[in-house]
Amino acid sequence: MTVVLLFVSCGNPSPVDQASPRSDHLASLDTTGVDADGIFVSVRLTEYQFVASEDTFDQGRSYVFELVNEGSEAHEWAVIPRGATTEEEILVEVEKEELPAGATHTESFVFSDAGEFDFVCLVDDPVSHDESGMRHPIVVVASEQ
Ligand SMILES: [Cu+2]
Repeated sequence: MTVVLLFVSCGNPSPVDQASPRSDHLASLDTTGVDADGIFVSVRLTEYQFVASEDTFDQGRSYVFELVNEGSEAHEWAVIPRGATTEEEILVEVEKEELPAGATHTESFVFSDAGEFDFVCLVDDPVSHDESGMRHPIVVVASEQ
């Protein structure tokens, strides 16, 4: 009887019903905002960590990542498979030139594969941001088809 709370917590004013291609997915219990471009995800970057509004994602769904550099250094945002060791395995990357201190960058992305991934900052000058804490585990759940 408290289920109603799930609906009032959505603060996005845009009409979700218009996102018709994905409307079948909207029955799940997301409280994130949804607009025509995808599900909004906030990712804040500082020295040296990521703070993300979502840690679990759905395969095949559209997400809009708003990357906000709240730190005092330039940072990067890349998504890599857990355990990846080569640049060829990067799924999506926003370079530090687009994320200087104080910058906001919006990046749309669809996870085509399910599995375990990491957000990682690949800046390594003068120290490795990855090894300093800028690695954030996420999970992509297989779609139910
Ligand atoms: Cu960084």
